[in-house]
Amino acid sequence: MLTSSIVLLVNNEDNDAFSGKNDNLYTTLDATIPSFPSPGNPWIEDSLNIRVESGVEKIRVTVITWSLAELNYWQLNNNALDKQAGAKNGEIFEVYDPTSGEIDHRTFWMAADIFHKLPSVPGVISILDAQNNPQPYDTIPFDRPDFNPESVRSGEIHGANDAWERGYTGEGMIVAVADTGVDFAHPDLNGTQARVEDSRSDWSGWPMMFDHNSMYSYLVNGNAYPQSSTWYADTSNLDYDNDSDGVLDLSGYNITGIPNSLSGIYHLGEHPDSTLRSKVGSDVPILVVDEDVSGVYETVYVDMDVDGNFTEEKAIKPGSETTGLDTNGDSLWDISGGLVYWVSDGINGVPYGQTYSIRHGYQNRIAGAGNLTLFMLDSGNHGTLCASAISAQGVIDDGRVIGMAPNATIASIGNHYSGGHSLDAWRWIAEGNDGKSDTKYDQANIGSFSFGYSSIDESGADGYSLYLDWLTRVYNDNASYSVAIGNGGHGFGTTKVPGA
Ligand SMILES: [Ca+2]
Ligand SMILES: [Ca+2]
Ligand SMILES: [Ca+2]
Ligand SMILES: [Ca+2]
Repeated sequence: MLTSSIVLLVNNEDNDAFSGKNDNLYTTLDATIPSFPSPGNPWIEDSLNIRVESGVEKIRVTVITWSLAELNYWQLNNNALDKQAGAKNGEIFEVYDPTSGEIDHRTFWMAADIFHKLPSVPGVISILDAQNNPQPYDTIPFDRPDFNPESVRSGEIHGANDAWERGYTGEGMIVAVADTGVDFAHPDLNGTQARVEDSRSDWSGWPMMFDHNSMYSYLVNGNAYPQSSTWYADTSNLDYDNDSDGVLDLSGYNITGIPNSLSGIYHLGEHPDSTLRSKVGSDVPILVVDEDVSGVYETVYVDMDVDGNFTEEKAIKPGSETTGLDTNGDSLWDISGGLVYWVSDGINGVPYGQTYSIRHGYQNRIAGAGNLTLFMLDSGNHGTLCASAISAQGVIDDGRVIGMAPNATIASIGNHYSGGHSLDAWRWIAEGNDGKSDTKYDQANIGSFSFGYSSIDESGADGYSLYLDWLTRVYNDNASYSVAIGNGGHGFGTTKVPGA
């Protein structure tokens, strides 16, 4: 993806840095010779027309286009750019030009009474209804409590055993599961998290995860937990142990025996998992430490037993990113502390944040070092079930649960049902954290979706199917997407467009 051009560093205090009035932040295109196809007559999702005719004031659209620059220009002139909250806590903003000549999409709120003008914006391919949510999954396998099914061996049914005999166990494959999230602290999944290993990535060493709900809340509103109920934790509260007595001077937490902060500045926050909080009955403190390099915050401790003492807690760091609490002494975690997949470094935005910002017309919000800690959790259990079907390790229950590709690793697209748009999940799978499909080292091989848009059925000629087709056959022909067709697959039916 083109991300060339101006980078503006906007100062912290400017609360109105993104006023939407400042045209010269963006390149406007030479109107006479478009540098991109302009198909005209875009595909428009029916429910949008119905919504507009019903008299609502605002609608939320996702536009697929050849030119984000033209769309951006139109949004500026029609007051249809989402506004961002100003920088705080030492954040900086980075601004990039919107792209042109490449297929991309953008989601935004706009006044319904100018909707009729949108289809004629140069480059527009499709206009989707961003308030049309994917069809829900079903997590209740049986509705008859007295019904006792015969056990089946899923590996045999699906032919996994045959594949294993030929030496295919998922080795080297990264499967991105778009769902409720994945609990990687589950003993059967701990260690199956995919990582970005290549040092060319700005997020090298950390797990490969994406959470567009938390990302949206942070980039647009500047909020993380506890200001918002997302899985980004605000860890910008500072503490010190200036008298070196092993007790933090302000909060009183015990840190005896854990490696010291090399800068002398400890970061504190609260764990964003509501399931964990309800299990232990209170807020759960987290501590972020720069114990290897001064000012580089890569170690996180969770006070799992909420005793105000971090001494006995497991260190979370790249390569070992999970934690949990063993309540019955069998060395297996019974309460999950989730997985950390990044701590802000003061230099880079959140993983995929730059691409997401350019796409949706935001400035990239860069958190100060140690101020933001990103967790991958599960808001229900369905995503963890799906991940288990792929790569469960057979640790608990006498090894009963072994995934069909036990040597594959999992990249979770988490809390998918709470916000964000499927198109962002599709793109992230095809291009990875850096937004580029030709750099394979930071992206998944397979996308797994157990949901879709059942209401869209135009024999593959709808905007969703065509975008998916382009993504998997043109943009990245090594990415394969697997969709549960009967469970609300895109374009419900017994057949599917070739790209899916
Ligand atoms: Ca002290
Ligand atoms: Ca503790
Ligand atoms: Ca246990
Ligand atoms: Ca990439």
